[in-house]
Amino acid sequence: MSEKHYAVHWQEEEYIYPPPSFVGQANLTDPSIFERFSLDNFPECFKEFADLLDWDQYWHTTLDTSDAPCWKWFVGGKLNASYNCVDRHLDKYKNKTAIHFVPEPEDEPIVHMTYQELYRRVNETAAVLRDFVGLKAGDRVTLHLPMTPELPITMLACARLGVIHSQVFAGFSGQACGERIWDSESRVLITIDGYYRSGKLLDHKVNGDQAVEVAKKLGQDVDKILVWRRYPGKYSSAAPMVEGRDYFMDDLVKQYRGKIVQPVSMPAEGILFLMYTSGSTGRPKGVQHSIGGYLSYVTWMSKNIQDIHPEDVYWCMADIGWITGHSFIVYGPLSAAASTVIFEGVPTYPDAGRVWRIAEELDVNIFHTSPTAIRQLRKAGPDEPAKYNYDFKHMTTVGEPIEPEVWRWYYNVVGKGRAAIVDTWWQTETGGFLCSTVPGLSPMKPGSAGPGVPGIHPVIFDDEGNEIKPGEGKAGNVCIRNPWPGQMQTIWKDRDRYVSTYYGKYNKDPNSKDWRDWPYMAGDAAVMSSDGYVRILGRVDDVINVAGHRLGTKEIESAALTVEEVAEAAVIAAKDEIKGTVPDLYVSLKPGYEASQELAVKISQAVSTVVGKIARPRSVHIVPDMPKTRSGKIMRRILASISNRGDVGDVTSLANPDVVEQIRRQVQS
Ligand code: 6R9
Repeated sequence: MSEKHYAVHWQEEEYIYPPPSFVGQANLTDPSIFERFSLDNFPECFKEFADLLDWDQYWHTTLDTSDAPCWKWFVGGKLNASYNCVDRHLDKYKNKTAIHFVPEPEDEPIVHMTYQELYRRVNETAAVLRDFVGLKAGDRVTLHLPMTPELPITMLACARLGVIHSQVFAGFSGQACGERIWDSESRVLITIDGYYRSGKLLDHKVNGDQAVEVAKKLGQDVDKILVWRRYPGKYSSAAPMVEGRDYFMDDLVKQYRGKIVQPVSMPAEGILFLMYTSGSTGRPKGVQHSIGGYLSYVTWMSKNIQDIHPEDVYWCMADIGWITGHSFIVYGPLSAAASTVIFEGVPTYPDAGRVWRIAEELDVNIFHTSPTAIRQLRKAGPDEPAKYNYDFKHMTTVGEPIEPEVWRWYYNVVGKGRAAIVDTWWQTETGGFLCSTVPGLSPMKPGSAGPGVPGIHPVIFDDEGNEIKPGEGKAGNVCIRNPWPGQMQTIWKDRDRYVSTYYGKYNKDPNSKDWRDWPYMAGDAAVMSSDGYVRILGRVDDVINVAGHRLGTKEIESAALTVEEVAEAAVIAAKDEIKGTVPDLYVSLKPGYEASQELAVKISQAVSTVVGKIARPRSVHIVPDMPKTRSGKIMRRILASISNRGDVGDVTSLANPDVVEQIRRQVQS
């Protein structure tokens, strides 16, 4: 991306108003909403969120701050997430499609699973987990599943029992999965034999076996691996099934066919799931989400920001292995009784028309994806959308900043100028949206996420904790003034890390029980315009956003250091036309070793093996030495300027200034 291209971000864009046809049917058009959700009405305003759910026992306290900053929402309430996403819709919608499953091979029929069918499958899966495996409320289970209906079915079966699921993105390596099994102390892994991606049936069970080995070495034994089969009855993996440990799920569920499992009534503050995400240190953190607060939050957002009505066909093209999929493929849309699409494969395979063909065939009217996917689709087939007869009323972008020109292609070509767009800024930790326009109420501004959603009050602080006023044009750390129900409860088994990561910088009184003393720091840099719209600039910590996915630089660097020859490793974010940014890896070698192409490949493969293919560096630069400060810190900023062909600035104060020019010549030649 050229500097000029980047500079577009800094221009104030014009408003674009949502089409009247959209506004006319929108769920939320009452402008008093912002007044109702002002800080004066905090926290009681969130009652409206909780009231979208069915409670077994109504709650008595909206927000309990006694263990600040671990906030407790809807205390005293009891409910079940699986009941809210499935059972409660049966009266009205049992014959309506809950899940459309689009397999990658186009000759394989699309599956249209009704709510009744989903109910049956969730129940029989829950029966296996409870009666065959012996799982009970509070136990953790690791899921390592790709995009097939078995993933939401398994999640909902866990939720039915109060079992905490920890789904690890299928594209992560066995090693990465093993570390997460260990951290969450799961005794059960649920996986699948294989799945399709770009024309290939990938062997996935091998990853599961590796994960279990890694977990064992770390000290966590897994008693059972439950294996769904992509084609029931037909095993497609090369990995052997280990007697007494590995079981085929499609065989087990047959034994429980028709079995009804009563949903376990769970406290609102029970744990629904863990989702591991990258942070500033090497170890990924287990972000812990509640049942009542989280589910009420994603339900309200699905209804009012995604504008989902039960008659809509809603397609979020994310992977359920990320938070976007948990919140906005599974829990939010199903709680709102939508028909949700699950798509196996990648957007541009077998051709650039695939996505729009599916939209036409399923009559999708709400579409949700990332800037990376939009850039890919625009590059591969800029004129494809016009060839298909679909009609989106609403579209979402999420995961990374979107360039205004990419936004305009999304709006004009994909949305055919007829859809409202929301650019939703949020995080794994936040459960649901933080900033976004309300689609039926507020104008859109390309490249800007928008103001806080109702109930969220963003503020930008400088490094000293002074507020940067809207319209000042200065960037700072974006924070949220108040807690909200969708917010994480803590980091699994690591409250200290939770407090220091999100509150360490701006909390002044660690003993305070007043929520006003605890602004939540998101870890992103942002600018707020005078209208309160927030434009996100990117991460301020050691996290790289690759194609909308968070990767920790420390995780990639530790992976590189597993290679015998490597002495030091530094990863930086290099700008990329399609993926936003990609990792570029710099390494120096131990004495006595020589740089070679083979060694570069070996280091790159080590990153794939330890973290996963998505973390594979764009290039591995084996350099004579790292640029370092006199105190020995690697200057990643200088390496980033070299990769991005920017100005390295003044390097004279470094311990080894000469190496900068050597590296620049090597990398830029
Ligand atoms: C939902 C999700 C979170 C990080 C976040 C920020 C970036 C997300 C964005 C965005 C600009 C948006 N991010 N949405 N940046 N505009 N609309 O992506 O969660 O995987 O935890 O990533 O992604 O940097 O801090 P997660």
